Amino acid sequence: MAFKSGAVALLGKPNTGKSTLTNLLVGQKVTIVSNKPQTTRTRVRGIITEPDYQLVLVDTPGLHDAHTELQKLMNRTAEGAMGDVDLVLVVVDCSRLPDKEDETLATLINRGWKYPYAEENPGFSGVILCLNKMDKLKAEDVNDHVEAYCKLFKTEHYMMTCFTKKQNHEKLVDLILQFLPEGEAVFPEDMVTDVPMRSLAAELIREKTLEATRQEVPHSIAVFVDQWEEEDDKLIIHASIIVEKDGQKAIIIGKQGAMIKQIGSKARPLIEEMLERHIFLNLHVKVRPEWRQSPRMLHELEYL
Ligand SMILES: Nc1nc2c(ncn2[C@@H]2O[C@H](COP(=O)(O)OP(=O)(O)OP(=O)(O)O)[C@@H](O)[C@H]2O)c(=O)[nH]1
Ligand SMILES: [Mg+2]
Repeated sequence: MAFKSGAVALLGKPNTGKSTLTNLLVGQKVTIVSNKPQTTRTRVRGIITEPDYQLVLVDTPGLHDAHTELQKLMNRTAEGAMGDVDLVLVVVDCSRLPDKEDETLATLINRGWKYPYAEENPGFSGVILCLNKMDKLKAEDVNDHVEAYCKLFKTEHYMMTCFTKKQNHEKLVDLILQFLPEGEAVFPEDMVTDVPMRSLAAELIREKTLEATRQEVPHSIAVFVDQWEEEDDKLIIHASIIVEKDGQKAIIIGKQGAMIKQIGSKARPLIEEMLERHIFLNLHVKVRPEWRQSPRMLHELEYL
């Protein structure tokens, strides 16, 4: 079989498992995951290179009703991912029937997606459906839910999966490969992502901060690496956790600094594993009111 090479945009509502899938297939953490919706904020490429194919997964922010400038930007980022890919993979939570947000997503794909190989594959829209979270799907709902999603996203090509239990992700890859074009690898074989280490370190700190916080706090958090310096054979990383209010700062610092210490001690081993070396991690908390509405801050945080 000829070598296949192509990119697939992962689109869906927030919290459906797009980033979990990306990490599972890449085999390491390149994009952060949490049980809070709207975790992913930027486009993240996860690159999988095997002897007979190179598959680039483009993880995107979950599409949602946008209110802040950050949210609008996130939706634009997700929509923009359709621009330069060979296939679209829609990831849904199949334990629920499609709702209004799914309809909005379907409209958006119909409007913004043009399958580049339509002539070679008549009758195929270029959209594959990933019905994830099948562990939560009741047996009596299977037929109705499969039918509803296939109808809405106008495709017959779907796979039911459960990423947390590692079920059917390989079959999903086989399905994607059926439609991936032949071609040369675009990225070096040892490259797993296009996200710079410094940004990934900031994201890992954000992931641990998301795990530690609730309600509106997770959405108000951003992380910025202030310093990344070698000193006597040691890598010293200073990072700021940005929040919007003094009260949020107090929550993140915690009683006598207990919370921020916990965040640091969970993030550090992940960053060390990624960099394959010991680091010294120093975390600070800064208040930047309304940063999610500020183009300057969004630019500084590399969301813009
Ligand atoms: N029950 C169940 N949970 C899952 C499954 N796949 C992922 N999850 C969980 O769903 C939550 C969201 O996963 P993410 O991968 O962050 O979802 P996402 O689609 O990237 O979300 P956004 O970045 O917010 O758009 C996490 O708590 C995952 O552990 C699954 O198959 N079953
Ligand atoms: Mg995500």
